[in-house]
Amino acid sequence: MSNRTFTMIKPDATSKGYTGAILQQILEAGFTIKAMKWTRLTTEQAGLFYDIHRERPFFGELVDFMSSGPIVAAILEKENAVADFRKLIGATNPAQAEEGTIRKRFAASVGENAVHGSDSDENAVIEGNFFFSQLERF
Ligand code: FUP
Repeated sequence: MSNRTFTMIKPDATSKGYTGAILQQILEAGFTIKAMKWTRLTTEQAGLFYDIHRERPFFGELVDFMSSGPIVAAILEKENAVADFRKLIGATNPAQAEEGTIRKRFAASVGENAVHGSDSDENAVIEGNFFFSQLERF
């Protein structure tokens, strides 16, 4: 079990001014920040990040949305990070997310769902490496 996960605050949430509140909820839940950047993905980069969904019907919309504005990318640390962070953000569809979760509080729809959280230790490493060099982790 790894103690790190990877997250993005997505363009819907950054554009609505939710960045600070979401970071506060993440920190209050006990996660510490090991790497963080404010950036914007090109459509090509968003496509590479979500390559696993390339054949899904929502892929085009997902890529357009994820490249539509700035995001915050971060590597987070906590015991049981991947599972605990998925619990903190709630279900992919905010309508099904538990009360008090980040997606329940800040997300509007399954497509524009405010935050990303890695779904496995293996993907946490792959996704963190997508955004950060070793020199950018502390
Ligand atoms: P999650 O792991 O909770 O981020 O969800 P998935 O990996 O299943 O989906 C990745 C992203 O694809 C979601 F954040 C939003 C988008 N998506 C849709 O737009 N429609 C869907 O039906 C499912 C996912």
